Amino acid sequence: MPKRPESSRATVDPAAAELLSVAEAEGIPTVFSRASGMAPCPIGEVGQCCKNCHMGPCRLVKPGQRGVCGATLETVAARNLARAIAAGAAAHSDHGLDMAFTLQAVAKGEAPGYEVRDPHKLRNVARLMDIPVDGRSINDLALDVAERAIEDFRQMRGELTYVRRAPAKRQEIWRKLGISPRSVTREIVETLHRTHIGTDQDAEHILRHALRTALSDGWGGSMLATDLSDILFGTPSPSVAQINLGVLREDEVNIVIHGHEPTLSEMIVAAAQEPELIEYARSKGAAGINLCGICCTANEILMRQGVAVAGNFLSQELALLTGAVEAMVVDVQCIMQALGDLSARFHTKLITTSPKAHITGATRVEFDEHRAPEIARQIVRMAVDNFPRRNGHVRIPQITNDLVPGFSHEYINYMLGGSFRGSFRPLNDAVIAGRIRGAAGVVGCNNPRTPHDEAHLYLVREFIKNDVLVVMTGCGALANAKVGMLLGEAMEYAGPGLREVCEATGMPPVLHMGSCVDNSRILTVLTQMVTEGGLGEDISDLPVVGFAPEWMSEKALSIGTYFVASGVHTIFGLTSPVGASQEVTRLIVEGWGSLVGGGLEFESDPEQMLAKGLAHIDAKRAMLNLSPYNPSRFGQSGDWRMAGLMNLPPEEGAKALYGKPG
Ligand code: BF8
Repeated sequence: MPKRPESSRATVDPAAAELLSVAEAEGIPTVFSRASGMAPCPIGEVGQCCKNCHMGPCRLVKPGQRGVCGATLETVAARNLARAIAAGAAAHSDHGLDMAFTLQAVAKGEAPGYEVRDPHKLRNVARLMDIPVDGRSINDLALDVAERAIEDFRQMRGELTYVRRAPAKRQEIWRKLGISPRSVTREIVETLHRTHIGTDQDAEHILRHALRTALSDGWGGSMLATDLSDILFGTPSPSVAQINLGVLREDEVNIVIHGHEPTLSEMIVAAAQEPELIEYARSKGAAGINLCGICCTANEILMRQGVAVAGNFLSQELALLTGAVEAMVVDVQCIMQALGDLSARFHTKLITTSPKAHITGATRVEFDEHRAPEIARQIVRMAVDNFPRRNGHVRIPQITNDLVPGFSHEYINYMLGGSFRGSFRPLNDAVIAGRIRGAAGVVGCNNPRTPHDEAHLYLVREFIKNDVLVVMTGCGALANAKVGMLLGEAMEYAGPGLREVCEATGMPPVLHMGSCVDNSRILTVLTQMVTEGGLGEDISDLPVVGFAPEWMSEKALSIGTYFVASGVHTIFGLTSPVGASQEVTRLIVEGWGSLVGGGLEFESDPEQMLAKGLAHIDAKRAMLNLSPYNPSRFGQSGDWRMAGLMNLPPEEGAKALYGKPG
């Protein structure tokens, strides 16, 4: 990677850098300054600390040292990782469960303002759940789907309904290993039980259950969250939107929606467009109402409504520093507690809406899906009332970029084959021919321990240069959007083969697939690639690899682990939360590699991450007996290039096909 000057170490985003200088000049603490003022705890960082009972906490820092109960470092590190995965799975799945309750209320006619916006997807999901579809009303069907989903969150025995969506071979692997998930509730309860003092003490055994817990998230909580949100709010398809702090408007009422669940934010999107409220804003001296998002709520309303994005995780405080935000409306997850104090320095109203998440000092307007339009209007009105209270200099960095989000797996299917011939065939053929070397999922957070956005940008640029198609979600997708990499024009950075495919199909080389729960869309894409044929029988056969280069959250660990358990080798950046234990490191890399076909690696050097990812893709190509990747083979379209399939150099291939050179 190119070396950066010292002054830009915190971020590579110029809008963020501009406001960070303001924070520094005015002595306002931010996540960046707090991170540089506090080194990570060297014991907890690498999994050496056990605080699961009150005989400790125990610090296992000497070779062979044991905890007060006799626990070894292996047990402690494995337990800590399993608990983090369970917490991440809980966060995604509780979100998914709320979507099921909303759909249930809609179906019963108890949630005014909401409706089933994608009846086609409702029917598809019902069929996946073996629910009879023919001749039934939308609400009748929606009620059955919602109740089946609720049952899936809590069932104690059996298997999650969506296990059957995985390739048959993968299902067999899970059943053989005893890790086919029952329900997210059952697996998380068991994780917490197993990791209680004096229960499961075998690191390999604890970690095997961690795989099962993560699977209950990926193929359960998250997948249901995605499907039910699509049913309620529409399945995403591409649109053009804007991103970065320049989307805030000096002359309008700015409302920033931050968090994760789309239920309230969708209603605020609708309320902010009501003529009566726009007129009310004008009566207060504003030119209008401007809505934008941060983090995964942003991704939700961006994917479906094309609402602008102010930034990703590390930009949340910076948005307030503009002095232009009338209200920041938050629900759950990734909301920094620092926003409370920070908002008090400005006129900004920090509004908490989830009954699960109170923030000291914030204004609470509790969300209730039975009164959603009324609550959304109340919030917009509060923001408008706050506009005349702007009390200082507004400093909005004039930096934005365009992006095209909205690549649901349904849309990818359509994009590759149209309404009547929708299929993954063109994608599989391109991988088989070697035009596309493989695919990388680059997802996850920002973390102030590594320069904001830098590793996301580096990996994505390098992968497409090497003819690797990239799919993205979460804050990583937003990082790339900020520099224009989520546009068709990004194909100028693509290698010759990938570029040919993008030109032929109209598909950009980097696809934004949504929020963090939407990583489940990637599982569906991988399954469809297997089902389409020609690339093996299981997800673990595909030339694909996963990355979370700037991860920080427990949700990221759950996502990484369910990709691994689904057969995708996955590489995280920064340091390993089990790095102190060689044995646990071996268990999650080689151990899980041979058990489920993918390992979970931690690699702090982005150049090494890239090299390992490409090597993994090439090894999978070789195992499938595909021609080795050759960047000079493509670059001009034409049938004679099919000669590549015969493993002949282009000139000889053209001769073989046409009896003359190409
Ligand atoms: O769920 S990528 S910082 S915002 S945890 Fe959080 Fe990480 Fe962003 Fe979305 Ni996902």
